Amino acid sequence: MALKIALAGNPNCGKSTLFNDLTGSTQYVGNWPGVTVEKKEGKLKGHKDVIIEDLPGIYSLSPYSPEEVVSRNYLIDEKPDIILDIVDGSNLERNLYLTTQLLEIGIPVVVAVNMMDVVEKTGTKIDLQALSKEIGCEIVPITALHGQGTMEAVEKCLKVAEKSKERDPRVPYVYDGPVEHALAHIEESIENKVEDNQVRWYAVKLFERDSLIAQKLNMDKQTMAHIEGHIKDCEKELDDDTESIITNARYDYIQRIVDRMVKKKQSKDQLTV
Ligand code: GDP
Ligand code: K
Repeated sequence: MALKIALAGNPNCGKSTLFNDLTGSTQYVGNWPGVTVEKKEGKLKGHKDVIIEDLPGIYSLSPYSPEEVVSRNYLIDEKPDIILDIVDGSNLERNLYLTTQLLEIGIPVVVAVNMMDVVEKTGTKIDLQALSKEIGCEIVPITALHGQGTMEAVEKCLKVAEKSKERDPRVPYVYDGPVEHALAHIEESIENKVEDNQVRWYAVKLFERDSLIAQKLNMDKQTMAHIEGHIKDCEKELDDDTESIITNARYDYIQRIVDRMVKKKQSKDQLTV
């Protein structure tokens, strides 16, 4: 059976450039069923049995745009063998927001940090080794525009996919105690409905009151009421709504990472203060 690599990333991260570089002329372009969102698929150059699925450019896996819904449904229903997450290295902070969500989905992830030519030109230093260790996945620096590192990124994907079919979706950062408490209860109430490695992702979505996901899981009223009770307790304790709680936890985590692992070259102005 063919191996499937899904390309995911923010708009303008260089995903199309990478996709073209990897697939050459073997592309198929159509639409995702039911929506006018472009679906692009291709075969890895020189590998008939490796399919590259180019997901739409997205900032999040929330239910608010057709691009996001198509992408998340593809990832949870079709379960590609691996996600190649392309992040714009010159805009790391913003791009890692999607990464934090992809890491929870239970599929192995390789991160390609793109635009390394820009990163180098501006004198920014990113500690990719530390970042890789922190988020628990392989990271490959690439410059898609010049085809640099792109084959290495794909080879890393093939290697990782060969080793494991799933990843531990518990990202090594801790949501606040009350959030983890609510998530544990939600996870318990859906563990018979979904695969083990997908429980976490679904639980976070239900915690965010994502109604498309509640529908998809065919949740009964009683269980939903039980979950809502835990959600309300958590919101009361943290004095915020659950969607903001999750969003803020992700941004706080990214901020901590970036503070530690990205060193921007100081401009002359800053040096002379
Ligand atoms: P997409 O929206 O993610 O598909 O992004 P595109 O592939 O269309 O790229 C967005 C812009 O970034 C284009 O102008 C590309 O030529 C440029 N680009 C892509 N990769 C790189 C790169 O590695 N370095 C530089 N400097 N530009 C890049
Ligand atoms: K574009």
